[in-house]
Amino acid sequence: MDHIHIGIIMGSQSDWPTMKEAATVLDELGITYETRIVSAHRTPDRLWEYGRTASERGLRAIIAGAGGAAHLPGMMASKTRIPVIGVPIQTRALSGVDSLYSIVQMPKGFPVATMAIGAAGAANAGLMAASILALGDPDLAKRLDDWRAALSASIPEEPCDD
Ligand code: RP5
Repeated sequence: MDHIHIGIIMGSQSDWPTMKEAATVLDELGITYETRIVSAHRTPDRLWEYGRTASERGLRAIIAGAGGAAHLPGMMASKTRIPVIGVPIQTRALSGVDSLYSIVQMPKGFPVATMAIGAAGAANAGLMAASILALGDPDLAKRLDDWRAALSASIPEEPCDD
């Protein structure tokens, strides 16, 4: 089996439809990853164990999505020096601003690279993880350049009526 480079973790099964966007991008770029439900509040021991072993297992980045009182990305960043990319999940009560504020305002010393709220943020988390990996992987760098060029080429020059 290929070495797993990226961990995609999330606080709940209900986060998966959003976090799937990150997985899709990694699939498109041929990057290996694992997916886990790891909740800061409901499964704190699982969080600690995941963070404790992340480096020795060879993970290069962790994409962490959570909603509401979204402590998962920050707590993971406190436990491992592996880059943590946070995805604020859109919530019903506060539209994800709660998630964003919970993730983005980290104290000095324990950064979380915080993405946009929701699906765009999850997709960008996948791309950010790819950018990190591409620094040491010329083949992946080429695939990422091609991916970006294809997106640019798909944008029409003029608007149309459908
Ligand atoms: C957070 O609470 C999760 O990340 C999720 O976004 C939110 C709601 O979880 P569920 O009640 O849907 O399991 O911990």
